[in-house]
Amino acid sequence: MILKIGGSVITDKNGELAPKTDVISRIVEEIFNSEAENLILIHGGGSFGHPPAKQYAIKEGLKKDGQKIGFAETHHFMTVLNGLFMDALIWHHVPALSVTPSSCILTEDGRIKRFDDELLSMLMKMNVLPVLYGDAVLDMKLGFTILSGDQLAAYLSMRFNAERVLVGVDVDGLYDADPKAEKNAKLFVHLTLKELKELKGRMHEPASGDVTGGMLGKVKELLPVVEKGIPVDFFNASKPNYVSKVLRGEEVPGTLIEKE
Ligand code: IP8
Repeated sequence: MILKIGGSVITDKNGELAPKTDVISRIVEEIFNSEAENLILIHGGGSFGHPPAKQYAIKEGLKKDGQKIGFAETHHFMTVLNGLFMDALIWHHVPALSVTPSSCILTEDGRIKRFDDELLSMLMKMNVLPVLYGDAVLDMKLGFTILSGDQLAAYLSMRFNAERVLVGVDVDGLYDADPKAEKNAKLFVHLTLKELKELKGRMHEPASGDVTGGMLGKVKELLPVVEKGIPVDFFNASKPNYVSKVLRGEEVPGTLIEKE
């Protein structure tokens, strides 16, 4: 199973380098209590990764020398956020190992090209939780770029034929309008692949500082996963107990996406 926790859940996206340590700690406790096995944990960048990535246009690739410090900074800030997650995991006695994307993944034009999955297989066999995150990575065409946690989640779920992908965000799921802007936005409880494609056509790029496309970016990345027959569950990871419930296979309000 793949669990992706969005950056907006674990950081305050209106600030810079603003972690929500109480939320990180709660989520880790819920992971521990769920006793989930064969799990890969991925987290997003929030106010650690996106501001420097945007400021230095890291996703667009290396065009001038001045961006290099931004590449280094983006990756470094992500290791700091990841460190907070790792601190909480170890503190709660979860055997977990941080797998740094920029050290083991190469992309080509923004898409994962090389990755040695033996590492993650070995960790999971040992029952050690692999933890990855959206990162600034080296790219064979662009020099460097941003690899989103959502692309990682989609890629790894297909590579390991995951049972399902759990996407924890800071709203209840996918809506017919932005629930943060429109009070009457309607939550989709269930979507088929066909309906997801239609919804994608109606969604807009985020106006915010999210360099990886916000909800639309998630939907784009996860379409091939659903196409492959792997169910995707959007749920609200900001709400207490939802993470442990989804990990146990219990129902929580959210959006379940299935092929048919
Ligand atoms: O928050 C992007 O990952 P995401 C991470 O999962 C960076 O889209 C470094 C901006």
